[in-house]
Amino acid sequence: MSPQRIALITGITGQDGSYLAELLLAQDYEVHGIVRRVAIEDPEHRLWRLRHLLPRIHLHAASLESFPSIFKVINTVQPDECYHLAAQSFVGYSFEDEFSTFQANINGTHHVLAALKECAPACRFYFAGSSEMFGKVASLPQDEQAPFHPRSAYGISKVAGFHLTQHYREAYGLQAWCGILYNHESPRRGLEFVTRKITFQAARIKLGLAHALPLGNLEARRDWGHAREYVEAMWRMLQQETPDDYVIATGETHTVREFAAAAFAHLDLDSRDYVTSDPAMVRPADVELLLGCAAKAERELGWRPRTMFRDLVVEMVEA
Ligand code: G4F
Repeated sequence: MSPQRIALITGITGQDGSYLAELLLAQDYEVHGIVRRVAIEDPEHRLWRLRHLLPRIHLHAASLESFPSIFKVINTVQPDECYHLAAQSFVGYSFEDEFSTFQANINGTHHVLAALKECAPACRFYFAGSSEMFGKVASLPQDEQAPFHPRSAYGISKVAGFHLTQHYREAYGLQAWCGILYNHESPRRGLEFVTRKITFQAARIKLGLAHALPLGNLEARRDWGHAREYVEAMWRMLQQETPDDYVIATGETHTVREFAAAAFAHLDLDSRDYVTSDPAMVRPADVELLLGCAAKAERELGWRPRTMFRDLVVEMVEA
């Protein structure tokens, strides 16, 4: 019998981290997660996505900003696979504080990579890249060859993380993969993201608890898939022989306006009666159009999306 594999997830408390922990537990991994100390002290609010998993996972308090704390956890856990999902992941906030976004996303990634190189060099590493790296897109659809043109501090930080990951792969032989994931959503999405904001508020309006939904840019187009399926792609990457980079997307694009229309329509409401665009909520520079081509992932990982736009909207409204 082969020994139980050990996985370490940074960002385990988030949407993707919680789905990934479920997937790895189902495959009999020993699952460890890095969390901030405040999360351990406030499980009710900060660990709600993991509540059902807590007896089966191991949590370690550490800060991405502190190399010694990351080093200590990695040295103790000695993971076979490390999924680096932790980040300041809200693009909108990165306009308000570029510095802390760079600190968390660039230095944080560097700390994890450097610690792995020192104390677990055989560990397989996953970096959570983003379609925000393509930003002001130059080609349609975007695949792994599309050029980067980030439009936010968040996008820039992800490009830096991508290059750091490639550098550790090429210079130090680290087995490091980079997933370039398009927007992926679910009922576990945070309320600051547009899909959860829309579906949550539409349900509140239906129940008579709210009366309006002010949004920002309604014409932005996104390629939205289901987070549960996207974490499966992460795992499939790390089961490959050779490290590489993969776009993960549905190959469909819709505007924010269309997302809102579909959500309200599911509740027999007309979104035009409630949704407005508030110029104050429009980003200083937005990514206008994202549409991914995941053909390489289908060919090499056997991965393809199952949940498409309408089903995703309905699941989130129902939740
Ligand atoms: O839901 P969003 O905030 O997601 P965004 O910026 O596309 O980023 C998400 O997907 C990336 C992958 O492509 C991840 F890397 C990233 O971590 C995150 O998960 O905004 C989606 C679109 C934007 O164009 C935004 O300007 O919706 C537009 N929007 C319009 N009104 C709004 C709102 N976004 C938010 N959050 N809130 C609004 O009221």
